[in-house]
Amino acid sequence: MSEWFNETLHDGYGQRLTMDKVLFRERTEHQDLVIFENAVFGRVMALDGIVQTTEGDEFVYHEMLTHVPILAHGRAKRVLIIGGGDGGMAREALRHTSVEQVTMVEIDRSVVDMCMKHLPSISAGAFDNPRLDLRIADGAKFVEETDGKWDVIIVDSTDPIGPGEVLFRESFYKACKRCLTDGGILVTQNGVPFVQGSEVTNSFDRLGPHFADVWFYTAAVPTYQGGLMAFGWATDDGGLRRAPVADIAVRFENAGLDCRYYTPEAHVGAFGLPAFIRKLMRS
Ligand code: AG3
Repeated sequence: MSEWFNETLHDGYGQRLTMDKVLFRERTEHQDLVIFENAVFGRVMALDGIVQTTEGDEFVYHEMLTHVPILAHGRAKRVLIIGGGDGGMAREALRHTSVEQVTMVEIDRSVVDMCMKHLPSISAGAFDNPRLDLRIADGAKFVEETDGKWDVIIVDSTDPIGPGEVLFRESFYKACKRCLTDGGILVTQNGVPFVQGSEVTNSFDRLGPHFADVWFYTAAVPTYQGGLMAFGWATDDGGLRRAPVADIAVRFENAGLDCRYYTPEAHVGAFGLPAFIRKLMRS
């Protein structure tokens, strides 16, 4: 019998996955890292007892956090990823040949190294791409201190527990705003609202003072248990999330992407929020 991986994210509710083969398990400088093989999802990477990515369903999350902001923007040349150590976000952002440079700031070098070794299908060569500028550094500090500007900033964080907590603070959102070009877009991993509703409320309240348009969009990622996941959306251009599907379709066509989840229709539809999520957005 294989040992079970029991996710520890919620009290009284959780998912479990068999660890059919443990490929790596160690406490890094920052967190507890495990990579294992599971019969349903393929290779799985977890940090501090929480599933971060799996070969089986990573495409939903990585495609939706890259192609939605990049295609809504329409002329993004510089993309900044905060976190994203497994390389899946960089992989999808780099598929846009119009994107000249992707800067990725990951705090934990071991996550990058071990994912390159045991989960190479996630980064799929992104770490060797000359358009990737990888920095091993604290993302919150990086946005505070950099003089750089980006068209799209993607926050591929863990949950607001442990090292990821700073990436949900108002000071971080304010610093991101300063690093965006005019018309730039910030998107964030914002939890699963059915079980992490306060993350929607908190991010809505903390982004609000700094951006003219704050919203969320959603997708269901099976191993982020609890239904729809929310992605935060913040920009000063309120038209960007209302772009007609026909316009997005032209950009998608021009980008020549072959996706497994993303379609222009899924993009536009993702902004249509169910009532319980709307109610979590206060102002
Ligand atoms: N980071 C997002 C993990 C969120 C898990 N949280 C949850 N199930 N509520 C994933 C990193 C992938 N590049």
